[in-house]
Amino acid sequence: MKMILAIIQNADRDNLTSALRKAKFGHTRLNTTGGFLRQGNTTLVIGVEDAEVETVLRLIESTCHEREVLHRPGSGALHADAYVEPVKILVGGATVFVLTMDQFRKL
Ligand code: 2BA
Repeated sequence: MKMILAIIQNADRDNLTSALRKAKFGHTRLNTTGGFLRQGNTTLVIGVEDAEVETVLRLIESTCHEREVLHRPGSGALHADAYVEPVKILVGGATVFVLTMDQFRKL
């Protein structure tokens, strides 16, 4: 079995979780925060059989999209008074980790 950890944008969350539900893939949704932008995103934990990995990856690919967001470098307490030109950052579609699981048990 594999555990898929998918970090996605909040804007894509409902489309992906609907697709997973429709295809009967159990999943858990975590509210997370990206370390670079420090903005909310979503991490999905999805436990699947090895043979199902590609199907889930295709669902992620078809529902999670790239978006440009404006980021002000160095924004934070240290630079609160300084004006810094925002830069465009390309975020997504999805950052995905596929991990081999030793065991999957419901106790
Ligand atoms: P954030 O860390 O907030 O990063 C958001 C976007 O900022 C990234 O999009 C990337 O385009 C850009 N970015 C990140 N670090 C950067 C840097 N040092 N310099 C310039 N630009 C940078 P994505 O690559 O699509 O990542 C989206 C989210 O996925 C990330 O949000 C983070 O939550 C997660 N992520 C990405 N790579 C990861 C990794 N290696 N390990 C764990 N989580 C990761």
